[in-house]
Amino acid sequence: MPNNNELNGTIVKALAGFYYVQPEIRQEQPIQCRARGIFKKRGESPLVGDRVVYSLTDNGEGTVEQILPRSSELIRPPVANIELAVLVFSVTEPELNFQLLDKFLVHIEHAGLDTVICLSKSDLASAEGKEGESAREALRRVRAVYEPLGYEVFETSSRLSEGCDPLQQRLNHRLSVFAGQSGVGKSSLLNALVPGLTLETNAISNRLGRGKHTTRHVELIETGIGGFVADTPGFSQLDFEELGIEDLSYCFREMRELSPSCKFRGCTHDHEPGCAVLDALEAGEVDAGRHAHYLAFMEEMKEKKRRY
Ligand SMILES: Nc1nc2c(ncn2[C@@H]2O[C@H](COP(=O)(O)OP(=O)(O)OP(=O)(O)O)[C@@H](O)[C@H]2O)c(=O)[nH]1
Ligand SMILES: [Mg+2]
Ligand SMILES: [Zn+2]
Repeated sequence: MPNNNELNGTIVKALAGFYYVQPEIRQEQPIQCRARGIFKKRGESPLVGDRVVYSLTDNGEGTVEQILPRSSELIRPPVANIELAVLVFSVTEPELNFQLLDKFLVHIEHAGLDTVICLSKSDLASAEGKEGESAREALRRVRAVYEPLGYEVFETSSRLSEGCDPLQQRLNHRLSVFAGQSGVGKSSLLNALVPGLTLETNAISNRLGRGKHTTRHVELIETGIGGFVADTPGFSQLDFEELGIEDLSYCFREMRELSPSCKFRGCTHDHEPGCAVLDALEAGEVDAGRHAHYLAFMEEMKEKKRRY
């Protein structure tokens, strides 16, 4: 017998053991839910972005009964059913960390998500002095290295409300996530995109040169025409838990493309003779920084394997 109490919705926020479910029938407020104990027993946990079946309890709260199949799943940041990952990196303050950018890209390629790079705080690139210089260099390098690989690059300034429109359009009709280090301006960008939105933001620490982890939970924000964006807490540590060493080179677009031309199958593009990637590196066609990060990630994965 169908249960009248079973309703459909989307988890829009996860906080302190509660899941806030937006009912499928619009105009209603999200309903505060607990998850059934069975999820924990099975080692599953509901994620923001999950489409769920829930039931109402007597006190006006609810219970998440079932998680519907996911089209995608990210562990860090923890979100489900995302279609587009927006990697937010500030051109400076904090300084653009290219190794972290490559690491993010590896994860996104592995998850098979559409992705764009958003260079935030572009206003700082016109500053005088060292900061401005490093910002301009970061912009130049991203355009020179990542655009040719097919990554779309946006430049935004929340402070000046510049570059927001093209990004906003990219966000329409899909579920996206803003991911990036603390302090790069993810929440500020959402505030600039959505009139009336007042997500909490915080100046970065001058002493440490990084953000203060202002956003502490994942939350979906409606940004425009059918667009939802997950604002997420910043992080700078990212490990390769679900990724095997043999998957790594596939997650670097240039290596994926070149490896069929390597002499040996299973070439690690490290030392092997007849390696098409090393040849391209020599010729300056593969970026040396990216290749160095690739080797560093491989080392990191091997190191981790040794420890377990
Ligand atoms: N100059 C400049 N500063 C900005 C811009 N956007 C954000 N900021 C500043 O950067 C700091 C951090 O911004 P947040 O939006 O809190 O950063 P966040 O990425 O959400 O940080 P977490 O929530 O900790 O992950 C704040 O002081 C903002 O005012 C910008 O476009 N230009
Ligand atoms: Mg934030
Ligand atoms: Zn090779």
